[in-house]
Amino acid sequence: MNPKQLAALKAVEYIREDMIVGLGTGTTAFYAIEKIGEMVQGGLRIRTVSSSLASAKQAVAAGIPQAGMTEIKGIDIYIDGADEVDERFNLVKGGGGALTREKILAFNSELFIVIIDDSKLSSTLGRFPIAVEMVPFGYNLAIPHLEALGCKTIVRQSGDNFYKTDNGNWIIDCQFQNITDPKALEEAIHAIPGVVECGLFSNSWVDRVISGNEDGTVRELKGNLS
Ligand code: A5P
Repeated sequence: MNPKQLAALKAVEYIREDMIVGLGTGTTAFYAIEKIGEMVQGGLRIRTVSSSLASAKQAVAAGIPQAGMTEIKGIDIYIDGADEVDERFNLVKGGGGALTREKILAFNSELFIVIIDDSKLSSTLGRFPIAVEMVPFGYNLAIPHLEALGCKTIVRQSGDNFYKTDNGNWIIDCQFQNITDPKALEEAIHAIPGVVECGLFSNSWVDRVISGNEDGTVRELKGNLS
């Protein structure tokens, strides 16, 4: 079993009957959704909300019941991957472009479990670019303001076009060097008009971090799984 799958299988053990479950996006969350599908086929009764159209599609194909976002009052458990995790458990997410919906699910979840492999761990964030979701109007004017914060920018492409998020927006990927104060950087990015969200996730939202390793072990790095 690969490290991402190990972490995903550990995390889904915390799903209980009748929960509202948030489904993540990406190659690690894929394994969680796959396993949740098997659990549902085995009789588990849950409803889910998805952080992306891609994950919703996987869930529907696996026969996992969906709840409309307006039907729910909150999320019991949200399981998702991350691109980078620092030693204080701040996260970078958004490599898959779903950061805004992911942030909505994370903020509104009772239990947010992050599933990674050990390659995602860094002492300080800065290895992985920060995805900034922008409304298309005037996105170009935001670029110098982002760069003034100390990054190099690139507008995310999909083939010959700009990559379009599920919300119909563009993404500017911002490569910083060493992010010593993620909260302050997040606030500075949010102060630029046209920014919808950015891929910095505060450690205060993160309840559990589960990380798989190539050697077949899986570790709980934050939280106390019982
Ligand atoms: C999706 O927008 C992302 O936040 C993913 O959760 C993150 O990029 C991790 O993806 P992988 O599990 O594919 O590495």
